Amino acid sequence: MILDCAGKSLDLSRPRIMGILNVTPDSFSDGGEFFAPERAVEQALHMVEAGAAIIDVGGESTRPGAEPVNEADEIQRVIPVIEALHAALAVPVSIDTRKPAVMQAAVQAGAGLINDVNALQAPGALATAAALGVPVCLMHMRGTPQTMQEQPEYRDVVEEVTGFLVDRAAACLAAGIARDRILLDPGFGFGKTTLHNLLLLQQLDTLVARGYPVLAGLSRKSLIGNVLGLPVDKRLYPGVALAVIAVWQGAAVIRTHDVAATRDAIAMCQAVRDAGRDPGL
Ligand code: 7PJ
Repeated sequence: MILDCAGKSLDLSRPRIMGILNVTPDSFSDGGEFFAPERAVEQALHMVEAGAAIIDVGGESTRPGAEPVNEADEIQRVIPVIEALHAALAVPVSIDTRKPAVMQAAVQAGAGLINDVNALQAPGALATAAALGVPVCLMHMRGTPQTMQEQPEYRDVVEEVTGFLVDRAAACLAAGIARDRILLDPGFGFGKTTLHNLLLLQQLDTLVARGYPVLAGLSRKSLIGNVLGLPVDKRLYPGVALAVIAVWQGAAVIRTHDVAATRDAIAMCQAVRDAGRDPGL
């Protein structure tokens, strides 16, 4: 299965890596580092060399408690970077945003995938994404980044997250977005306790079974800190372990800061998964 990302392709016939490029001054793990377009391009080129198949650009931090950014500021942050990346990279660029105006400007600047932590629920987002014609990643979040870690409760977290995502996919289909242009993401860390996150990963195959490619973002997240008591800069090995668990269960895309380490780990995982099925091995 190959996704057409505005002319650049993302081949999902094996698990792929989405490299994270934050252009925010306040992101929790790499805030402020890649703010200038030249630095952003340099970092993105490193990630592509290390094995990233798509680069995700975000201009609004969605870490717990983060303040919202206004539309004009977000556009000003991300557009120069997307233009530079689109020109410099063979791989597609995705835009991590909740705002229709940012989606529009980003796709005009060359972005080939919309990654929305709000699953296109903002007024106008669904119609905008459908009109832009690029693939979309729909993520589950309970509440907003300001409120999401205030005692999230679920009756059955796997069932509720899966149900929400399948409903949002149906809304996309009704709006005219093709079925093969939709990815789903359970949204690790977005309005979930540590137990909720662990259960969602333990049972990720339930979401995979719905037939859409699944994206998982676990890199450096607080669930690692909560289980192991490690600070953000010590979460590489456990983050790679979580990526392997996600791929083992059928995840199609791993969103990570740590591309090189994740690439070999998930390739090995996939080799075991495919053994005896792939005529090449
Ligand atoms: C995710 C995301 C994620 C998708 C962020 C961080 C927080 N988009 N944007 N999935 N997380 N699709 O990078 O830790 O998990 S921002």
